[in-house]
Amino acid sequence: MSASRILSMVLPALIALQLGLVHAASAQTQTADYQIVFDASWSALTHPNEFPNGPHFSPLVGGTHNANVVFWEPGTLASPGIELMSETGNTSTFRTEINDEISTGHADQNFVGSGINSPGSTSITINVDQSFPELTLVSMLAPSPDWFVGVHGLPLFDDGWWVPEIVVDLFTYDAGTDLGVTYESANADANPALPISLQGFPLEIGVPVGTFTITRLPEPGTAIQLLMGAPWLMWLYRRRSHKRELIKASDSPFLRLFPRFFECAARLPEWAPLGLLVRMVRTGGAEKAAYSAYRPRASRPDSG
Ligand SMILES: [Ca+2]
Repeated sequence: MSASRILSMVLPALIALQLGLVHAASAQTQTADYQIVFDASWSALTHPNEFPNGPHFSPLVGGTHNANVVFWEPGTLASPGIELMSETGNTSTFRTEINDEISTGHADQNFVGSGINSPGSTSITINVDQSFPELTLVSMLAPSPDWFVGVHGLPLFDDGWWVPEIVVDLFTYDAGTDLGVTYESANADANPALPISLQGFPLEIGVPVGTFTITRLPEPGTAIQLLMGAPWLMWLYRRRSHKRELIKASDSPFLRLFPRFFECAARLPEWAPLGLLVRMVRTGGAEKAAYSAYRPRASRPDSG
């Protein structure tokens, strides 16, 4: 049996194995690394009303946790940690609140990033565990009385899968703990406090002040798999330009034995080494599927 013949039989199996490995890695790793990029767009152009001097955001602060804890939510009263963060940018009390939930088994870790001038950008990388798949992350918009942006309970592991990427538009919330109505109002403690709500004027409801782009980073194993895949990708590339010819299904005992195995290649005929043609044929009154495979002419040394 020629080398190319063997290759044409083995290659689809390698591809299927490769896809299977990537699939398994995506679905089953207990933890995943995520990069969170905070792009602040808030400026006099996006929000011209009374735009202040020295626009910036306080250090990102947050944690990963399960569904048993909610650190903040519109319509509820701000915790002391959210109050301090939203009024001063100080992250210490909020971190203590997250640490308390780590102690009770509701949260996994807390993290602090950088503050930035706006417009501007910063990022942090976090490690997320399947058992604590939700992300809560906040930052104070400054100067402001008690206005902040962020996410709460955002699932990064959902329905058995790690989320590959999410882009979240960030709108400004009022923590409800200070009654100031302009960016640079003097402190005016709200007593009693009001529920957390979207902040209107001088901001505009519906106009984001930035985005979080949350992207899963590749596992180290993915690079090894891609490296393993490089030889057959080169093989495919070399043969893309050759004409394809029809070979009979009976040319490949492997194909006869495992016809369904090759259906993955059939769905990706542009780059698969074996294109698969499935057609219904009638033999002796019974209808059944007939499988035929295409492969590059150049891979058959015995072709004239
Ligand atoms: Ca307020």
